Amino acid sequence: MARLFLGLDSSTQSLSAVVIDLDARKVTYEKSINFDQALPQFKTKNGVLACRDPLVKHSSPLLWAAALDLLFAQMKKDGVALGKILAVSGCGQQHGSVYLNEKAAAVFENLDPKKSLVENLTGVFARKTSPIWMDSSTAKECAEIRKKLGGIKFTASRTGSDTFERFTGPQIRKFYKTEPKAFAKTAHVALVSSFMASLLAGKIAPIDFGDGAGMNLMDIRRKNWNHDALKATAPGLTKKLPLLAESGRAIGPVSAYFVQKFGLNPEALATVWTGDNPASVIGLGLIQPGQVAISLGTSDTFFGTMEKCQTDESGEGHVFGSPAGGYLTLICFKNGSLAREKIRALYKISDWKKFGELVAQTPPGNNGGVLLPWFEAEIVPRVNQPGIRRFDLDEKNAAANCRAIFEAQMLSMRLHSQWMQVAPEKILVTGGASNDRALLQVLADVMNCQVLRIEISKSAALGAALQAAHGWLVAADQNPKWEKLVAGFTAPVPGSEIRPDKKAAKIYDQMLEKYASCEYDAL
Ligand code: XUL
Repeated sequence: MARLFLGLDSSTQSLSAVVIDLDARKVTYEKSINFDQALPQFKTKNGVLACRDPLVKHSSPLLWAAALDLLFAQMKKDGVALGKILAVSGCGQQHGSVYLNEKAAAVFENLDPKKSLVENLTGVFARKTSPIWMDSSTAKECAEIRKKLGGIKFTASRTGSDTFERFTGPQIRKFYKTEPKAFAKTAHVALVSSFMASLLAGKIAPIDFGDGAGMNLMDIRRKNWNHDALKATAPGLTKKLPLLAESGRAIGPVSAYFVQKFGLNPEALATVWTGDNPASVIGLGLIQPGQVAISLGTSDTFFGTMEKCQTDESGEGHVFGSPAGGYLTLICFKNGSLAREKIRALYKISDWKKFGELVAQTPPGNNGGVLLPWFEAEIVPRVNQPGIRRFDLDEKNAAANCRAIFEAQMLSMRLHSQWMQVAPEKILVTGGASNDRALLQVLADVMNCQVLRIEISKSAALGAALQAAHGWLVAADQNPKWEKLVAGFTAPVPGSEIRPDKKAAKIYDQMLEKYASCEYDAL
């Protein structure tokens, strides 16, 4: 009998599912529910609730629960063999937090299949909305926690990262300071990942070492809660946080809610979820230390795996636990695909194909034109006052502006990843924009490195499905090896290889200095 596993990815704009057949080494099903389109009653735009303060970005935990109901209903309708799934795992947009009251644990244990998840969960929140990773409203709290922990270097070496506005610790502190009564009513703080895992498991789920490291609360080397960080964040936090655990570890059988309502196998294991980036590491097959990937998604991320924990003393990069053991380093740029979309809209470019053609029409280096792409407050480098800036670039030239935004994004990645000291032989690329060869050529030239595309657009959900398989094999004492497990699922697309052009690479070596000085000027 085929061994089937389900991976879910609760990301910023959608909830996705991937089902794998482990024996056939095949993805047998993929589906996404787009939040704005499928659940308009929650009134999100790109998965985010409207707010007058441009620095505040929240979403609704009920929206994510509603999407889970919809996705399971869709899978049932599509004839997915839910009764044969052996384990479910998942991943979530990182850093986002859910605040649950003292009723939550009992409600999770007794989810009523006659009601929707939204109806079941209406009374369990101590805070209606969830701050998500796009939020940059906690600069003050970041400074307070960083100071108590002894500065950037110490904060990074203890928790894996300097304090960041979107990280959960500073967000918790802001909630505690601004809404002390609601904070007092919070019995459990969950991440997006652990909240969703709790629904599947029917009990409060642990937080894993991958997503836990995105909180400024976990000791990155010991992989337990760091009590100094907890104390610096908010009083009584120790009691409100769940256990930390390895991602993919079995929590128990799935909640009867999903069995009775959608026909999920009653013996299927619910497992610990992780963050979307740690899951992508698995989905892209980055098992060996020194491997590097770039994801061109809502956020652009640059990540690689490493065996030993090495943190960024300058405080720009992050270290998270990797679901495959060891660590993963990551740099996150908020102005990713949404910034590219803004340029596309600004110049009324019909589609991405046309965008790529315009990029291809312009020369590497863009005749010296540079555009700083900060439509939104940026994470790396830290930009609190958004705004795009042009240097030696004609605002009226659509093609030059298309090239300029992507060149800037790639130059910024190269500049700000230097601390990792990795010289990869090849870079794997995934995410929406990775389908365009003109863009990939820019990437290969800027990084002066061979680039390979991974076809699976849902690399995070695939990683989650593989994590479910790993967790199930561990629970069955079968001592799985990650390399063997991912083999066959994650091969680069044949013929997708792009080599750097030597001349263009030289141009970008020089342009890096100009880009760095433009950034410096602007900041
Ligand atoms: C990573 C980060 C983003 C979110 C997006 O630190 O903030 O990549 O995980 O889903």
